Amino acid sequence: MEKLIITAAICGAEVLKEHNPAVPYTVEEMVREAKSAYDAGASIIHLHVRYDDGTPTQDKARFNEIIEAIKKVIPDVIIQPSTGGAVGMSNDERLQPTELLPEMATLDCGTCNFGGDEIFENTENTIKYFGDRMIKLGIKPELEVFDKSMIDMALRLQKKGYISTPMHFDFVMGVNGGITGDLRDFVFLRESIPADATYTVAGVGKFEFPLAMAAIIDGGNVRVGFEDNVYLSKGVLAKSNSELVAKVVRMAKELGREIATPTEARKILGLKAI
Ligand code: KMH
Ligand code: ZN
Repeated sequence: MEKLIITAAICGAEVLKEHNPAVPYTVEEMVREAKSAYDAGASIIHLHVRYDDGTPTQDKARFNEIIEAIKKVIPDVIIQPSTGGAVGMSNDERLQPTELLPEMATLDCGTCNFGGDEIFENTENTIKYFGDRMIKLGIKPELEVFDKSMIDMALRLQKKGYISTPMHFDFVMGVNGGITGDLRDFVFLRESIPADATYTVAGVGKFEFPLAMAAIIDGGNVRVGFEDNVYLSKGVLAKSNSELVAKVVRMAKELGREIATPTEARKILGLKAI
């Protein structure tokens, strides 16, 4: 079995300090959270950025400032900017961080409800537009799927040349509007991707650690972090993203799965060595 790649989704676009005071907004806070998650065992940082007041932004300059600051302290970490941004942003607004030529970026593969009146919109043409951009710029997409139909869309668009292979998926499970975080649904998604594809699983809220356990056993990879869940255990807020990563490392250790370094993660994902 390959080593386990742990992604830390340290900030997201929706979670606030009101949910957990350790949610990072400022450059210094972002660096603190990225560095401690890396020290705990994360090889990928899935990155959203905020202005100092917590407002989510896809501004290229803000991304650049935060990526540069993170790279200064952990130069080998894989930084994976979000192109999902926040609900309601335009396509070109969302795509700004791709201009910085990151190794990876997310590519959201369908539209879904996001609770209340929120709709996270990704039409077929949007996915084609984003996929095409990433192929042209040599950016490896992490294919964010919130439901099984999004895997089917990704497979269709791969055949049409909008997505490169081998494909790498992120099963985001438990969003209010997407697939549940039940084990049955995890198996359904896992069995729906090509044999040469890799995947990570991001369980939202209470699903984070049960799904992490399933992926560790199955040979998949794991994403944790404040974007998806702010609790270390029921009713106990995590003091930092690093506590969430450290819990996955402990689980992996118990099950005999080794943790991938960024260099090893690059090899597993087919990224260029740095
Ligand atoms: N914030 C969500 C609307 C991604 O990073 O690509 C979208 C999201 C997915 O977080
Ligand atoms: Zn995200």
